[in-house]
This record gives sequence, structure tokens and C-alpha cells, in this order.
Amino acid sequence: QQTLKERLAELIPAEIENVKAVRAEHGKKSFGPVLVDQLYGGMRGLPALIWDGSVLDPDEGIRFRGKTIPEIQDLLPKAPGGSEPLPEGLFWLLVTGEVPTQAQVEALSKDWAARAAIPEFVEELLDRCPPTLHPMSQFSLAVTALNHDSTFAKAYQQGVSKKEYWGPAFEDCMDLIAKLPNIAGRIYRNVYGQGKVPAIDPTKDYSWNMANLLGFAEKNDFVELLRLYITIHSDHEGGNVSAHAGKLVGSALSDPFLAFAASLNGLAGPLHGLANQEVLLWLRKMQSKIGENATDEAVKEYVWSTLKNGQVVPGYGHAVLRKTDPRYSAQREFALKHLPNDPLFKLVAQVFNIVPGILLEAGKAKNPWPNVDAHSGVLLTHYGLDQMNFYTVLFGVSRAFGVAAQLIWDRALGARMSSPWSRSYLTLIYHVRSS
Ligand code: FCX
Repeated sequence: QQTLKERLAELIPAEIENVKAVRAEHGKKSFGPVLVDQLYGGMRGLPALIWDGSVLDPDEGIRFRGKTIPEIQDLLPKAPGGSEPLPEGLFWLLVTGEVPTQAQVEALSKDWAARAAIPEFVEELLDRCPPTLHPMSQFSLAVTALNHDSTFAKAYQQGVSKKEYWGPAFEDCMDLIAKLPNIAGRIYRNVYGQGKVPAIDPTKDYSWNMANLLGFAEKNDFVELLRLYITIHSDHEGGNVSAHAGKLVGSALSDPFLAFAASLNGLAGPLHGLANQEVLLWLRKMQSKIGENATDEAVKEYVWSTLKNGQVVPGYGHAVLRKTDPRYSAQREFALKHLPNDPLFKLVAQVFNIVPGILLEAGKAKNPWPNVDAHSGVLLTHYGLDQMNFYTVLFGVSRAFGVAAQLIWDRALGARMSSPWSRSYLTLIYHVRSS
């Protein structure tokens, strides 16, 4: 049976030719104008990056290699007795564009389990972090430190040819994904005093091991939740801060560990991945202010007070999406199936009925609908993982899948160092006035 690396080696030459051909024939054509508003507006809507794993449609949401979330839930291999897709399969799909077999996915689980150990000095580094250091900062430190054993950095120092970059980059990306559960598990146990980190079980899948490292593997529904969670958080096209940062830093031929640490630092921002922590904090504050089982009127008043205080409603709005995030819907489906009577889920559903109307009435947000972060925390809390400042770490474990897949292809296709042109205000004014 073919390994992922062998399949990739077959796919790369044709893809190199495709890119060459498209650049030769269309290289001087425009792919859209650049508006002055986009320069000041966070580059919204500016098509400026190649990202192959996924594409985000404002109305329909994410497609992974052309497939929607319900499609991948249906098509990708599952664990024995499970009904959620295994993230191993999603990674295969992101890298190759092909749906893997059950045996290929099982081989990936084994491969990652075999690569999962982290160096002792990284364990010590984490053990020395004060529990008051945010879990995302600890996560980023540890991932940066993995660069110590980077196959790519070593190969580069030894003068590897450009044509061979993708091989060592692939090895680093596999190591990166494989080692994240041990890092995340250690942070969780250190920060929240949850005892010794258990060993990886090489007979189990990635998500089971992640759940076990956190101490929740005996709850089968939690393991299923993690399989879904990692799958849907893996990739969201290339323009979001974490994906973009990883690609940008990787383009300097910083190895995948350094590149992904940059992704994590971006994900740690409250407008991006940290929003899943913020949502839970916001819901808990709401409960302490207006009590549980509050009326719609009381919830409305609380939402308005958030806006009047100059704060955003966390978990709502999106830079690209203009409808309810299908990642939100997938998690809502999971909640309806597994925890329909959970009081916090009921509050999340009540908020879902109220917030969009208020954001529309307030008239600022271009998208009043919920995003992925509005729902993830309530699911984790239900199973007892209620340490909200850990939530973004799980988002980070998942995001590695999408960033890694693109880093491999960027090295395979010889992506050049990213270097867009920046202009000063005065240059801009001169240009627009004289054109
Ligand atoms: N609550 C209140 N105001 C909001 C809002 C919200 N949920 N969403 C957008 N707005 C405001 C913006 O702050 C902006 O105000 P300004 O004109 O005073 O600067 C205005 O509406 C227009 O913003 P808009 O174009 O709709 O949104 P942006 O593309 O600028 O920003 C984010 C998108 C996601 C940053 C924004 O909607 C937000 O802050 N949401 C809350 C935080 C959040 O949930 N982030 C997670 C997003 C995502 F899923 C992820 O990356 O993980």
C-alpha cells in the first residue's frame, strides 16, 4: 500500500508542469484590481495568495479540496464504531486532493504515533513555564523549540537542492502534527494540575490519543467530538491570520516549526482563534449578571450593553463569511445529537436567535451570523474540559493540518519568498491624484 509521501511524490511533477504552463500562458494577466480601501481595510477581498487545500465561499462556507463539511463527514474514513471523520483522512485529502482508504488512514495514525515524542528539553521548557503564562504562549514557545531537530533546516545547511525541499519539509510537517498532542497535553496537565502525561497508544488514532493526553479518553463521545473538532478547524483558506502568517514565514524558508509558531501567535489574538475562549467568558459573565434561564429580553439587554461598551460580540461576524458558518452548524448538529438538554447549549442556541438581529440593527457588522468559535467551547465544557483559556490550543492543534499541507506544496512548487509592495500615504496620494 502506498504511503502519503509516495503518493505525493507521484503528484508533484505534474503539478509543477501545471503551474509552469499557467504562468507561461497567463502570467501577465490581471486577477483583479487593488482598491485603495483594500490597502487600509486589511486586504479584504484582495486575491493575493495561492492556497490549495481549501476555498472559502462567503455564502456557502468552507470546502476542503472541493468538498463541504457534510460531504467529508460522509466520505472520510471513521474509527471502528465511530461516526465522525478521522482528521488523518482530512490531512490526506488536503495534501493530495484524494479521499484515502481506511488502511491509508490507519497507517497515518501509526506513523504519527511513532513520531509523537517530544525532546526532553522541550518537556523541561514547558515544565518551567509558570501556570500563569497563557497556554497559547507556552504552545508557541514549544513549537518554536522543535526547530532544534528540523530535518528541513538541517538539509538546507547541508546544501540540499531546491528541487528536493519538499521531502524534508514533509518530514517536518509530519513530525509537527505528530508532536502537537504531547505538547498540548503537557501544557494542559501542567497548567491545571491534572497529573502525569500518559504515553501515546500506537494502536489508537490521533484524536483518541489527544483525548487521552487531556484525560478524557474514556468518554467516547468526547473522542468523537475531537475527531470532528480537529477536522473542521483544520483549514479555512489562506487569508486568515494563522494560515497567512504560516505561509509568509515559511516563504523565507524558515522551517515548518518556525512557520507554524508564527501561525499560533496569530491564532492567539482575540479577533481570531482566541475568540473561542472569549465566547465562554462572555457567556459565563452573562450568566452571572442575568442568571441562568434568563428571558430573551434580559439576553438582548446584555448583548446591547456589550456593544455600547465598545466591545465586539465574540463568536459573531467574519472577515469573509456572510452566512452562518457551516463549522458552527456542524457543531450545533453534534450538540443536538449528544447534548440537547445541556443548559449552556440552550443559552448558545438562545443567543443564536437573538444576536444576528441586534447586529443587523446596530448596522456595523457586515456579517451578523455566528462563526466556528461561537459553539466550540460549550461542547468542550459539556464533557468537563471547562478551562476556557486552553481552548485556543485545541484550535492550534487542528490548524497545523491546513498550514502543514500548504507548506509542503509551497516547497514542492518552489514558492518564492513573499514580498508584496508597501507604499506610504504620500506615495499613495500622489499616485491616485495623478491617475
Ligand atoms: N460584534 C460587534 N461588532 C462587530 C462584530 C461583532 N461580532 N463583528 C464586526 N463588528 C464591527 C467591526 O468591529 C467593525 O467595526 P468598526 O467599523 O468600528 O471597526 C464593523 O463591524 C465592520 O466589521 P466587518 O467588516 O463586519 O468585520 P471585519 O472583517 O472587520 O472583522 C471579525 C471580522 C471576525 C474580526 C469581527 O467580525 C469580530 O470582531 N468578531 C468577533 C470576534 C470573533 O468572533 N472572531 C473569530 C472569527 C473567526 F471565526 C476566527 O478567525 O476564528
